[in-house]
Amino acid sequence: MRIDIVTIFPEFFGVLDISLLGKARTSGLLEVQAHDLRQWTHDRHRTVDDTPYGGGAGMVMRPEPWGEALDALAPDADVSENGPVLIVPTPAGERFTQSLAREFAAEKHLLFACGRYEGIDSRVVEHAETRMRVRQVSLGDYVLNGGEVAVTAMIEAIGRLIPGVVGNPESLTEESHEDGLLEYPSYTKPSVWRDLEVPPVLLSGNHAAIAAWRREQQVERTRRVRPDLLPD
Ligand code: 6GU
Repeated sequence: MRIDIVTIFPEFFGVLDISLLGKARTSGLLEVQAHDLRQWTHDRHRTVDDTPYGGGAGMVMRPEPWGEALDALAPDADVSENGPVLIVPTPAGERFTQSLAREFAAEKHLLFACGRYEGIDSRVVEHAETRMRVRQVSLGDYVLNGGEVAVTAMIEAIGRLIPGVVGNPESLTEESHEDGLLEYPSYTKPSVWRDLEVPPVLLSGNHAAIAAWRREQQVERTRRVRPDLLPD
């Protein structure tokens, strides 16, 4: 998969060089490039933002550099299923979920547009929608200063679903949210630590009993912490 990120902080994405995703990049499963939006400005001050029409607080990102960036990075743009998907992180977007991560993991080319300030001039998305698939996506109901942290989280969630990135594919399905429930508690050696015992069923060798106990723990935890995930 190829991932392009447009941002005014390309150095921010150095974190993607490390750990599992770093390995995926070295092995060629994942090709990630962060691009400085300012390379598509033409004035001496490399201006990317301006005051909002209609007034109000903050600054809005001007459309021209974004238009040039998207032209350059998605010359093959196509509203059908073949071209890249433009993902715009915004607290005003649809919610990013495990199922959306799975959908994006099946794509060949993702293009992330990181806004700062009060966002990007709305015509950028309006125009992009005429030539490619566009998704405005939010991590959750809170506000970040810009899209960079959100995009890092999304790339980690998407990247680990690309076949070959996570060594043991079973560790993908045994996670919170993969089956609509939170995950069960895990334990390792020693069996007693600071007077706390590992639940005896896990030492029983009875695989059916272990599976039933884990499922019960998942349902109980989900009911307690995230009842919104359970069917009514
Ligand atoms: Cl995707 N962007 C920003 N700026 N804030 C957020 C967000 C995204 N998701 C939650 N808060």
